[in-house]
Amino acid sequence: MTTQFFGERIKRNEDPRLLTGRALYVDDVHLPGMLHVAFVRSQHAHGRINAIDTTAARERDGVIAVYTAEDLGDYWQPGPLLVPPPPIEHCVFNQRTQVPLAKGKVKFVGEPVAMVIAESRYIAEDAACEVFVDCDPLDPVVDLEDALQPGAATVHDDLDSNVAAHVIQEKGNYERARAAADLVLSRRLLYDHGAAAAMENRGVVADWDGRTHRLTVWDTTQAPIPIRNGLAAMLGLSESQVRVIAPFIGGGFGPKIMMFYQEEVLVPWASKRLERPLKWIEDREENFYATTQERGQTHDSEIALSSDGKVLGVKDVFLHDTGAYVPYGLTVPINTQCTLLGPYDVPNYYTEFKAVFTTKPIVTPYRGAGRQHGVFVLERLLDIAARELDLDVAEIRRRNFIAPDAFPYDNEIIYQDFAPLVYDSGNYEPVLEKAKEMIGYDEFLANRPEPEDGKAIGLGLVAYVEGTGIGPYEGARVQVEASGRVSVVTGVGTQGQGHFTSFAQIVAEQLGVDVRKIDVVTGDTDQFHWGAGTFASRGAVVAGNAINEAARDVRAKIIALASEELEVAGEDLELVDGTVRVKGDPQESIPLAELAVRANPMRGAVQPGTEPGLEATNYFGPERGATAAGVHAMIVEVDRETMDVEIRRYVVVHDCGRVINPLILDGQIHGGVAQGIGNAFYEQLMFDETGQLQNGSFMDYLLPTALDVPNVEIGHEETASPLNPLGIKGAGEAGAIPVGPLFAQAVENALGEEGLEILEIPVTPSRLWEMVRASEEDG
Ligand code: MCN
Repeated sequence: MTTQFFGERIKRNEDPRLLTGRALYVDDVHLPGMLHVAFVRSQHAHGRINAIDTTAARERDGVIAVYTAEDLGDYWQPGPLLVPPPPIEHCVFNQRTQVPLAKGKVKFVGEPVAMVIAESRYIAEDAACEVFVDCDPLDPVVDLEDALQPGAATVHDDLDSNVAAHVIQEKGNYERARAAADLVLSRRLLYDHGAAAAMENRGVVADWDGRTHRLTVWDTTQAPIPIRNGLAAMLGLSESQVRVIAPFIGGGFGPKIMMFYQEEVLVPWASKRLERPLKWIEDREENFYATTQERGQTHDSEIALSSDGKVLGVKDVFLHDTGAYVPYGLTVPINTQCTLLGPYDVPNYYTEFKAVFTTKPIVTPYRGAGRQHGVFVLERLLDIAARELDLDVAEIRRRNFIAPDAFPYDNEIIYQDFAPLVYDSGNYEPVLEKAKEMIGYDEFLANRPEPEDGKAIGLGLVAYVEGTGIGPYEGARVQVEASGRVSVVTGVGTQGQGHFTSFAQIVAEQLGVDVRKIDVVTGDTDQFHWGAGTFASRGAVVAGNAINEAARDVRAKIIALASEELEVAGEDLELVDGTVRVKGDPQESIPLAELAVRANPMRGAVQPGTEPGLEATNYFGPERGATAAGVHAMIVEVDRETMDVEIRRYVVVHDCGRVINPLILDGQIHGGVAQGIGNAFYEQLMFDETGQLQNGSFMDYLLPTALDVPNVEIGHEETASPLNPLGIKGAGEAGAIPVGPLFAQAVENALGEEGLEILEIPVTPSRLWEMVRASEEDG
């Protein structure tokens, strides 16, 4: 195999279409006779519905239908459980999934109560305001600890508490390690998260065609095939009667994997019932309430160390806010639990969590998916331990790294993919050293720069791992067409990750065809029938390897046919520039286009069993996930008056195995860091004591802008994964994971305040100001 495409910094194929506004998004779909949908949503976090009066709305000109839960009949069912709990010995799980329209009770502000269909969105919105929901407020369930008190109001009437899940996992014996330790530190740490705030909100267009008995749905989903399968089952259709298209999507970041959003269940149902195409596009305000979010955890954590800074054990007990329903199972808290140990050799670990139902919007994964919560806990404990033991923060990390010869490394707990948490490969010290070198770590410590205007300057450096590339499987079909172009189809959807180019590079490498002649299709269930979706940084590992397998099969077909045609042994042939040619004799060649025509004969006999075409379908399913790793370092300047923090430099050194496209990878990391900065410093969903979101608009919910996101300097190490033929690990979430603890460490380092410990994220300037004042008063 030549290496002309894999690993190259090739510009993204898809960008000309995206940048010139010629890409199709869901809202670009306009169909004749299309109607528009608006939803009536709960105003209360928790309330008993007495009656819903839709009379005025139904009578409004242009309104076609108004539906409540009662109108849905047997179609009214709780949604499916997307991910059942893994087989963990101590795991209690109370499955409660969202319903299409609230019946009897509302459980969070924004929960859909009624659906209005009208000639235009304007009419639908006006009519939605005329639906009167007679609802008696009930006690809200907001604070996690209060929610678990005896006598607290319960979110689900049929449960006697708000415990959604209780999970314990153990490695070794923490109590024994604690007894033998020289230093034991315990802290309470809070980690809050926010909204994914993708540029494009959600949307669904559904078109039931009564003549062909087929349903076509355009959906901003990250998982078109599971949506197709679920819709077919719910609507009593065969899977081949339903086509789900996930066209270009302006960011998913996790929440668009949710299955099923209420709107995704209702819009296709109503289209079938009315035999009219319907469109619903979420507005920004709805996005703050109706799209899933990630949210707070409260950790009570302890670390036990020897006097030389070696970690002997960690204990972590936490509460996780799951919102009103738990459709995504335990993925987020299990990720927290399983990512907390990071790249470190921790022999003893006790980890316990309770997931808690609250009367708030549903929590599902958002870029990092709970990993950052765990990384925050251990990285902060290491910082505090380093201070107590008078060790350098980089050194305490280095001393605890898993040694390169200790892989595969068994953490002896179960991961979100149901497999044991065994890291496949890693070599962490060179990553740390490169990050130190790039940021100028030693020079900074030896000669701390003098900031201007009374500002404080500080350095931070943290490490993390990212579990990526989980199963079950993905598939792909690769075909050389008679035009000489190559078509590639796979079941995953794309929300901006550059798949059209990186997947093309994998095929280009196998077939010797320029990436610009390779057309990749993702997210159309009529093109490919099997697969799971884009999440957990699995596209490159799972779909990428499936594509590689299919391309390899096509390569074998090409060689076999060309060897017959040219009367040359297969091993003497090579694939270069869209041709098959004899090694050392480039004149002896056949263009792939011509070979593709010959592979599809129109006359004459072929051998029995001959498959037409230069085409193959293949699949890949990894045994378990591949573990990527990295170190982030940054230099900040803190204004002591305003506590505003400016990032002077930001360095990422990352190891995700073999890299398909370093340009795309850098973009992925850059985007992740931007979201991590938002999480660390700007973004927090603020709920008041009644469960009302206080900052559900971009006027109040702060996103970092281009002014706040620095240039990110990126370095790579490559430790191949042994778990897939391409040696890849995923990378999509890496940028976002360790920013919180990095930020906390760097700010503490800058301020140098005795007793200042940043144990919560996000930290806004005003919160930082309060903390500094508190530490000064204590001091
Ligand atoms: N890549 C590579 N070499 C590697 C690993 C990855 O060149 N060793 C490339 C891949 O080929 C792909 C991209 O990097 O083009 C991301 O690959 P991967 O890490 O496999 O992630 P996925 O394709 O599974 O994408 C999902 C991941 C997740 S979980 C979130 S959340 C996220 C993210 O990707 N959401 C995103 N990145 C995003 N980027 C954009 N623009 N929009 C989102 O919604």
